[in-house]
Amino acid sequence: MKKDHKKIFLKTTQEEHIKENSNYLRGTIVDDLKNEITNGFSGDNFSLIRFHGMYQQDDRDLRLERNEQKLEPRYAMMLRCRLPGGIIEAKKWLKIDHFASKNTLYGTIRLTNRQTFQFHGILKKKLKDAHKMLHEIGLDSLGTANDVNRNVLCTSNPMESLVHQECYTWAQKISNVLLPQTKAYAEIWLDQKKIATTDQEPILGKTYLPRKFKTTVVVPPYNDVDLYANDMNFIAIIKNNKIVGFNVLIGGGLSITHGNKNTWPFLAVELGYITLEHTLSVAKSIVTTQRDWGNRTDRKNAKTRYTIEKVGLSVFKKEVEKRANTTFEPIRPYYFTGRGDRFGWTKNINNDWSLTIFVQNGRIYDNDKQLVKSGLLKIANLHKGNFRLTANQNIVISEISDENKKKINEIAMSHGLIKKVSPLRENSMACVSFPTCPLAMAEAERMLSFFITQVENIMLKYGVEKEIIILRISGCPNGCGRSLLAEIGLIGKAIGRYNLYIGGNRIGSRIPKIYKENITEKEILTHLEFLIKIWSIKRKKTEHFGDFVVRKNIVKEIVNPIHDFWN
Ligand code: SRM
Ligand code: SF4
Repeated sequence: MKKDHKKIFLKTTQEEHIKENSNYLRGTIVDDLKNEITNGFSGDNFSLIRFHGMYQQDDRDLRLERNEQKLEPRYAMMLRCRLPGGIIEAKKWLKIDHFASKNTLYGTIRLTNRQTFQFHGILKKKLKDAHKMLHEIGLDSLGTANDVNRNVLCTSNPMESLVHQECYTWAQKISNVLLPQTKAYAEIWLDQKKIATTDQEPILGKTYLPRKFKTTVVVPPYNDVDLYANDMNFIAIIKNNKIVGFNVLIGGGLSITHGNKNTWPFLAVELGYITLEHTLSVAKSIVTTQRDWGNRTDRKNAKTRYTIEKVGLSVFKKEVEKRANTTFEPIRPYYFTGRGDRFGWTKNINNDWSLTIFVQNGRIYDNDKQLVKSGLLKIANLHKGNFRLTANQNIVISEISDENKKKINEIAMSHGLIKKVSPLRENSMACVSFPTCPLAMAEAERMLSFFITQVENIMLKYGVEKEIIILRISGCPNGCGRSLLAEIGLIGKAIGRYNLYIGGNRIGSRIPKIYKENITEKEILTHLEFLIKIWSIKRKKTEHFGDFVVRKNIVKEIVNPIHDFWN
C-alpha cells in the first residue's frame, strides 16, 4: 500500500454528516413536502432527495429577473428514472409522455447518456404523482443520483444476439443487488406504511458510498456505453454464443475541476477475468472496498480512481479477491470497433425488426423540423415491443413485427424521425447545461445543433463531410457530455467560452489533450477549420481525426492521464 489511508480519514465532509444523520435517507423530506410556502427543499433534504433520484433546480434564464422582483428562484425538480440497460415497454411510454406533457414546466422528456430519461421542471407538489406514475408502470428513480451505484449501462440492441439478452439480465441483476435497501423511498413517495423492522444497508452502509459510482456491462466489439468512463465494468467474454465470464475493469471517470491538478480524468483499468458465478460477489466486493477505502474528507478526490491511486491497483485487487473469495484470472482477449449507434432499420436474430432513431441531444419534443415527441407517442400506441434508450442519447424501437413495420415506418417518416443527418451530427453529444443545470458555466445542449452546422460546413469545404469525428460539448468540467473521451471535446469555462480538447480516439480509450484554453465559439471554429483542413490533406488513408492530431504531434498523446493531462 502506498500510503496509510486510515490516517487520512480525519475530518469527514458535510455530506457524510448529512447521510449519517438522515435515518437511512429520510431526513425531514416529508415535512418539506407539506410546506407550501416554498417550492424548494430545505437543509439536508436538498441533498437527500438526490438519493431518491431528484435534483432541486431553478430556471437559470429566469434567475436574474426573479431576483430583481424579490421572488424565490423558480424552483422545480429534475427526476431521473432508474432503467438498467435502458429497456422500457413501449406501452409504458404512454404514461411517461402524458406525465411530461401535463405535469412538467417544459413538457419535454430528456434521454440521458446513461440510458434513462429525465423529467425537468416538476413542481414539489407534483413529485408524489411522478413517483406513483412510475410505480404503476413498474419503475422507480431510487439511486439514480448521489453516492450510490447509478443506472447500470448495458450495450444497446440486445436483441441482436442471445448474448446481448444475457448481458441485459446481468445489468439488471447488478443494479438490483447494489440498490439502497432503505424503505424511505416507498414510505415517502408511495405512502407505504413504515415497517417496524430496522433498516439495514449491508452493502452500501449507513453513510452510503463516498461518491457516485458507475457500472457497465459490455458486449464487445461495441463500446457504445463508453465503459472507460465508469467505476466498474464487466466486459462479456463469449464462447460458442454464450457468455462464459467477464473481464473486469475499474476506476474510470472524467470529471475535473478547472485548474485543480489534484483532479484528473482516468480510463478504467483491467483487474482481471472472472467466471460468471463470481459476477455478483465481485461487484459487491469492488463496491464495498470503495465504500471502506474511498476518501470521505474531500469529495473531489473521492471516486474509485483516486482510491486506486492512493492504495495501488494490486492492493485494491487483493482486497476484492479476499472479499469475493476468488482470484482474478488473466484478462481474456477483447477489442472494440466503435461507439456509435446503428441507425435505421435492422433485422434481429429472431426475425423481427429494430428501428434506431437519432434524437438530437436526447431531447424529446416537437419542433418545426421534427415531431419526435408526437411521433414516439403514436408509435408507442401501436407498438407491442420495447423502447431501448442508448448511452448516446438515442432510442431504438425494438421487437417490431413484420406486420407493424410498415405502419411504424410511415409514422417515423411523416414525423421526421428517419432523417439523413451527417455522421458528425449522428455521433455528437452535449450535456443538458442551461437552463436547468445549476453547475453550467457555458451553453451545451442549446448550442450543439448550430455549432455542428458550422463544423459540417467546414468538413464539406474540405471534402471530408462523410467522415465521422466524435465531437462532444459539456457545459462545465464535470464533463457529463463525456467531452474528455471525444476526438474534439469542448468544456465550458464561462458564458460563450470553452476549453478545446483534441486527440481522443474513435473507440473511446484515449483522453484528449487541451489544445486551446478559454476561447470563444468563433475562435474554436477558426482552430477547427485549420485542423480539419490539414487533416483532410495530410491524413493517412482512413486515418481518424483524433489519431491524426496525435500522430502529427499537434497535441501530446495522453498515455498516463495522472501525469500527462495537466502537463
Ligand atoms: Fe452528470 C452532475 C446531467 C452523465 C459527471 N449531471 C450533473 C447534474 C445532476 C448537475 C447537478 O449536480 O446539479 C446535471 C443535471 C443537468 C440537468 O439539468 O439535467 C447532470 N449527467 C447529466 C446528464 C443528464 C447529461 C446528459 O446530457 O445526458 C447525464 C445523466 C446520466 C444518468 O442518466 O445518470 C450525466 N455526468 C454524466 C457523465 C457521463 C457518464 O456517466 O457516462 C459524467 C462524467 C463521467 C463521470 O462520472 O466521471 C457526469 N455529473 C457529473 C459530475 C462530476 C462527478 C465527479 O466525479 O466529480 C457532476 C457533479 C457532481 O456529481 O458533483 C454531475
Ligand atoms: Fe451540468 Fe456541467 Fe454536467 Fe453539463 S457537464 S450537465 S453543465 S454539470
